[in-house]
Amino acid sequence: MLQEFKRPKYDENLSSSVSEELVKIFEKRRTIRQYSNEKPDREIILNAIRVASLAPSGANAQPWHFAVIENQALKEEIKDKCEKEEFDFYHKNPNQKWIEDLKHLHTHEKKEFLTQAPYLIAIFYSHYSHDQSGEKKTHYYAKESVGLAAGMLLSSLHLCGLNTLTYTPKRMQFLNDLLERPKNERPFMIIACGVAPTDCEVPQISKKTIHEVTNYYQNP
Ligand code: IYR
Repeated sequence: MLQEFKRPKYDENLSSSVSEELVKIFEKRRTIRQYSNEKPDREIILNAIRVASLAPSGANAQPWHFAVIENQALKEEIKDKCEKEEFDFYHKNPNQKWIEDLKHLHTHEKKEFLTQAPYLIAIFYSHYSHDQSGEKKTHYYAKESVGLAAGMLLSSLHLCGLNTLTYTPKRMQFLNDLLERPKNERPFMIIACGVAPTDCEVPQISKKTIHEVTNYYQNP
């Protein structure tokens, strides 16, 4: 069934100033690996997830699930398991080039942020589900879809003044058991979220310019 789209008013001047403002706001976004004990209201987190879950998805299957972890004991368990994974990654990795490529980020196997951050958001995605009648439903483009939702989640949290870290240990299937998620769901990413300490340090990095990332094809 189709329904009328209530088109929002398009105002060129407003759009231009919003777009410029957004560039300035997002130029300030950084991946944060240290967290203060300031704990943002959980409603902010839940509203950011509401925004994320409005992302487009293949056949509108919405193949995502967000597990919000505030429980300290669960965070400790996640940290323990992740640090074991990371020990192997950093110290037994046959791909030394990868370790070399990460040097400028000053990352290591210790993952203090997993217990420091007031919230961990584990994002899961699924390639299929079952509807009420038990019929199997395929989720097309599940990974692309959850990637879009994760981007919208990061953007929402940033716009709310919160800091985040996208974390993807190589193996994180243990999250299914720990968070009691069904086997059709796969862990996609852990997002640590909170407020950086006042003396927080970040690696010196640069982003590619608009010219480096864009090709523009104008009418003659
Ligand atoms: N998962 C490891 C290694 C790591 C990998 C990439 I690609 C990064 O951009 C950063 C880190 C870790 O989190 O330390």
